[in-house]
Amino acid sequence: SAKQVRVALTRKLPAPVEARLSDLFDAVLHSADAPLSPAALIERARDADVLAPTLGDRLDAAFFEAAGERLRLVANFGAGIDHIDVAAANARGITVTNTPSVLAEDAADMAMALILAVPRRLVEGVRALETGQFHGWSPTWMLGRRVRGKKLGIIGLGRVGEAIARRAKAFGLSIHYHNRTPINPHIEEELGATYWDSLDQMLARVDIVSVNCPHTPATFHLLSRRRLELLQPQAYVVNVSRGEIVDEDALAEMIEGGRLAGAGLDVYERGAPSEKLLKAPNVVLLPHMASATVESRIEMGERMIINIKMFADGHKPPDRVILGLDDGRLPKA
Ligand code: 8YV
Repeated sequence: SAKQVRVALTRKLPAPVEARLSDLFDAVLHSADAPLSPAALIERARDADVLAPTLGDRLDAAFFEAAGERLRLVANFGAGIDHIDVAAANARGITVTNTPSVLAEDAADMAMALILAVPRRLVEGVRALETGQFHGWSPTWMLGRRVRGKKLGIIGLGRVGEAIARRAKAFGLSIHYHNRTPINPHIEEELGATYWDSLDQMLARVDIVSVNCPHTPATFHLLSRRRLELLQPQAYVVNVSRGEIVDEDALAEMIEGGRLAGAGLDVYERGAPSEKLLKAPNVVLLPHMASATVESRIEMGERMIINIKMFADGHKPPDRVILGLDDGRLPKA
């Protein structure tokens, strides 16, 4: 029965999620809120049927080799699976699942917040007030750039990208996107979205770029220095996906040098923002919190539990990561 299925957690999850896991399975909870060392991670996985990792747990080929025979399912708590070598897992007959969709609307809200906050200098204004630099209104005080009427270029119009497009449309932005293949024509029409087969050509024409593709070997530094240089100097970059997709040093240098107008970022190439980026003007930097709502975290847990339950009952879990299919929306490298 499902109660005999051992599910090992690697991080502390919301209490209702842990309670439900303990009800249904032989759950091994984890009280610490810091990632496990690679050795401790292997230890955890060795006597479990299911491992429920998160971002920060590096499950590479060496991990799967060391994890032993018992492990059958890796049920990731989160949508992005760039920390998991899915091919190495599958080669050992281990299924990998994730938690898509449930966090897309919250992530899109945060991307939209950045799309508004950076051109309108929202954080800069708050800071000016707090540090005593506001000495009364003036006609030329804190002028930003209008958002309405600008062109938004979405790299990777998947679940999050589409949710951003819907919001951006309501704010009067026109929607442009680059995917490997165009999306459903009905949705394209509804969004009034323009498809760009060539990422380079799209970049040269948009005012704000939103990065929304997964991080894979093919998308590492997709926004390379060369591509960032295709953007107009008044353009902004927003990223709530993965930091590795953007050449962060090039981005920081170009903003510093006035070659780009600014950036709103939630994710970083090396986990946390570089000194260069922290010092750059016109940037709003968030600590990876785009999906951080009580509701999303609980729904991510529920979705993870559905996958584990289906698997434990001998069915195919709904959110299996299928290589070559789940990267189907990836832009060309
Ligand atoms: C989480 C995320 O912070 O789902 C993702 O890919 O980046 C975020 O929702 C994290 O993944 C939780 O593991």
